[in-house]
Amino acid sequence: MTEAAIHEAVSDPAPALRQLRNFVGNRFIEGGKPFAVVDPATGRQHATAYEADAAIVDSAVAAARAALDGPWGSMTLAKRRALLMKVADGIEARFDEFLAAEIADTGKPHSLASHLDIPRGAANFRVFADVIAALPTESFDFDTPDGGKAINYAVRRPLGVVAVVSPWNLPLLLMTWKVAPALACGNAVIVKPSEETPSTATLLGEVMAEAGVPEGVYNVVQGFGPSSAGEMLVSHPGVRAITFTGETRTGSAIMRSAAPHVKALSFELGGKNAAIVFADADLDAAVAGLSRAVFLNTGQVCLAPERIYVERSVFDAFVTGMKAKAAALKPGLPSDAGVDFGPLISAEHRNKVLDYYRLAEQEGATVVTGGGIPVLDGDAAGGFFVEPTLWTDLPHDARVCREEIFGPCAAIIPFDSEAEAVRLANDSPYGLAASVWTRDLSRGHRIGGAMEVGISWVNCWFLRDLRTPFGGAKLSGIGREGGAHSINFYSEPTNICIKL
Ligand code: NAD
Ligand code: 6OD
Repeated sequence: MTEAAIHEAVSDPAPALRQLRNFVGNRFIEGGKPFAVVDPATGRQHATAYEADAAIVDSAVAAARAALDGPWGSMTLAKRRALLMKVADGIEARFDEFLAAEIADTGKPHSLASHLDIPRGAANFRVFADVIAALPTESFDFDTPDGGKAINYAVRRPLGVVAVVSPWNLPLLLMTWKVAPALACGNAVIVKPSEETPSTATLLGEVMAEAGVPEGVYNVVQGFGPSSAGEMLVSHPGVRAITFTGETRTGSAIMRSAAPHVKALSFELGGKNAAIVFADADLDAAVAGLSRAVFLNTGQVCLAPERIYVERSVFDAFVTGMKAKAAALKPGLPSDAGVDFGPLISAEHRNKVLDYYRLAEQEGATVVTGGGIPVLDGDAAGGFFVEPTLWTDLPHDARVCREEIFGPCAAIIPFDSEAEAVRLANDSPYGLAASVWTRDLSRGHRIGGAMEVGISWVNCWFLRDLRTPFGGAKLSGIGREGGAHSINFYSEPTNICIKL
């Protein structure tokens, strides 16, 4: 939905719908322009959110600053960690509310949100409460030139007010992935959730306040990107650092906004991920793993492969297996029995994905399966569904093979040698993730390291220990988060040298 259409939809906000207010200083505040939040599974408005104006953004920055200058700034690490654990407990205690909110915003199947999104929301707080406790800073004692001694060590300080700008595909998971380490390091945050999915960030405000997190530590401003809350937040002089997940071109715009104040940036951006399937792979496992990777969350996962290179001798068998998996997916309303395939996030995103479906055919694709809109009954008929789609016969340089689509689709392309597969996989302006499927672990290790990406999986996908580095190469991001990498971004060392 365009911004104009969203405002139009709520010129008369329906009071019966859930009202998603801006959250500043542990309170939901009045003000802001109403906009509709739509359930993508039905196409109906399910809540009204209030777009923050400049005064609301200013008040959020002031509240965050006051928290840093007040009790939060002087709180011991032990107390901060205990609060993070209480927040995790609070998410779990209100699991069903988070689940309902996430499902209403995204339309994703109940089984997915209950196994991935909400549990990871809680886990992110526990992980970073542990990571911060276990992380040392360096310390050296050394001989000084005059024959004396000195001790030289580093202490970690928070950056200050951190803006967290997050996308709609895994709203709670991706937002807490950044909020948790930022708070663990002692920063105060202002979250700008996606305009499509404002609910769980809002609910988290209630949990923060209930857990006893001091006023101003966690704030939420609602709204859009350009000329709205997003841009006002990232260009605000009181914001010291920006952590962002979203499209690459949005990252460029945010960089421009951040430049005058030289803000610290951590960016997790788009991808056009490759998978490579060798003839020696366990083909059933590769089909199961890659059909999950292509279709999970209706393909709206930044790590999803949209290019699959398959060794020619197993190409036909692989395509047949993938087609059968696509046919077995059941689209529908999130809580309907057996539904494992949800809608796209919006009518606008569906139009974009359908444009790529048409472009694929113009670029010479053979449509193995899908390519259109499924016929659904009842409430789901108004939802933003598309068919899971697979193509063969696309040239490697087709636009469909180079541009991020962010839908449930992939091009399957044959290869004849390991060198060719690596060359094709790396021939992309993006560099987020790759997966390699082989029984030859030496080859898996070799190719895993040859991929120009932030994360290489061998015989798996979307699996990792949260203490390892996560991020993207090339146009897929700046920096790494995860474990100590997050702590290094959300804090700044001060080097202290004492002459003894
Ligand atoms: P998006 O870039 O359109 O929006 C993300 C957020 O940025 C939203 O909150 C939006 O309101 C805000 N925004 C937009 N313009 C802004 C501006 N000028 N200033 C400040 N804020 C602004 O992305 P999306 O459509 O919500 O998410 C999908 C994209 O996110 C895909 O490209 C996907 O690959 C990427 N993504 C990447 C990762 C990763 O870890 N690398 C994870 C998830 C999603
Ligand atoms: O698992 C994570 O921490 C993470 N950042 C996942 C990103 C998924 C992209 O859609």
